Amino acid sequence: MKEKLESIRASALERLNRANDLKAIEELRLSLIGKKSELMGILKSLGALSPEERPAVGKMVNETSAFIEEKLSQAKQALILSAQNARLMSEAVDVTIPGKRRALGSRHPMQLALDEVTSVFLGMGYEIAEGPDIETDYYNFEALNIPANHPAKDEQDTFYVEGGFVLRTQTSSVQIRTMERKRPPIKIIAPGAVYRSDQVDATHSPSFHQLEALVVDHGITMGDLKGSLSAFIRQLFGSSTQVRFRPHHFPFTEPSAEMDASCFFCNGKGCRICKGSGWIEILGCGMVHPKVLQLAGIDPDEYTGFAFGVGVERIAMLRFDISDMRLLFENDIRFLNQF
Ligand code: 2NM
Repeated sequence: MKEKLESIRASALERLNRANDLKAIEELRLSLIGKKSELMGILKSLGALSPEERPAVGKMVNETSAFIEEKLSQAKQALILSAQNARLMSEAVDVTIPGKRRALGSRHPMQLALDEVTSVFLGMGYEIAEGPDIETDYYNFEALNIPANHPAKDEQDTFYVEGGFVLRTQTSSVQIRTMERKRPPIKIIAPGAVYRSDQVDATHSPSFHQLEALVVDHGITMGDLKGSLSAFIRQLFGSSTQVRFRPHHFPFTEPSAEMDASCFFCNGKGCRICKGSGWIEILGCGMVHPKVLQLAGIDPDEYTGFAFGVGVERIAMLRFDISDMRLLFENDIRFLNQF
C-alpha cells in the first residue's frame, strides 16, 4: 500500500509539472483527489482492512491527499502570479521617454479685437445681449424705422431666406428684442455676425461682425453719447486720441452722426493709415428715433436713448495693421501664427 501511495504521489507531481493553465490544474484536482479518484477509492475500501491496519493506512492516504492538495494550490498560485507579472510587464510605461511637444494655437485676430472692444464696454457697465442670426423682416427693418422701399432692403444688399426671413444686416434687431422685453434702464452691447450681399474685396465681405450698443434711460442726451464714445476710443487707441462727430443719416436715429478718431498712427499729421487726412472713420451713432422706442413699447416722452454700431473687422484691421479683410477669413496658418 505504501508503494501504491508513493507512486500516486510521484505521478501526481509529474502530471502537475505538465499542467500549464488553471483549467488543467482543476481537471487534475478532480482526477487526483476527486470523488472518483484512485485515492478516494482507496479511502472507501479501508473498511475491508483489519482494524489494526486501518488507522495507519488511513493516515497515509490522508497525508497523500493533503500533499497533493498542497501541491495543486501551490501550482495554482504560481500560475496566477506569473499571469499577473506578464500583465504588469506588458502594461509597463517607460516614464523616462521624453514628451511630445504640441504645437500651440493662438487666438484669431478677430476674436482678439472682439474681446478687446467687448471688455471696454463690460468695464463701463454694459451687459452683453444676443439674438438670432436669421431674423424676421419686422425686427431687421420695420422696427428700425426702415421703410419698405428703402434701398437697404434690395436683394442686392440683403440675403433673403425662405419663409420671409432675412439674415440680419445689423445686430440692431437684438436691441429691439431687448427693449421689448426689458424696462429701462437699458445698457447693452450686441456683438455678433451680420450679413450683407456684398462683393468680396479688401474691405468688404458678405459676412462680418458688428458690435452695437444701446443705452436707454431718463434724460439720456447726445452729451452722454459723445462722452461714452470718446472714453471707448481712448481706451482702445490711447488716451491722447481725439474724436469728432460729423452729421449723418440713419433711419433709426435722430440726430445721427459718424464718428472719426484722430489717427493713432501719425497723431493726426496724415499718413498711409488715415490716407493723409489725419482722421479715421470709426463708427455710426445717434439718438434712438422716437418711433423706434415707441414701436418697441418704450414711451419716448419719458425715455431717450443713444445707440451706435462699430464694425469689428475694421477695428481688427486698424489694430493689427492688416491691409486686406480677406486675410481675416482665409485662416492661412502663416497669417494666424503671427497673433
Ligand atoms: C448704427 C448706427 C446708429 C443702432 C440703433 C439701434 C436701435 F436698435 F436702438 F435702434 N441699434 N443700433 C445704430 C445706430 C446702429 O450702426 C452703424
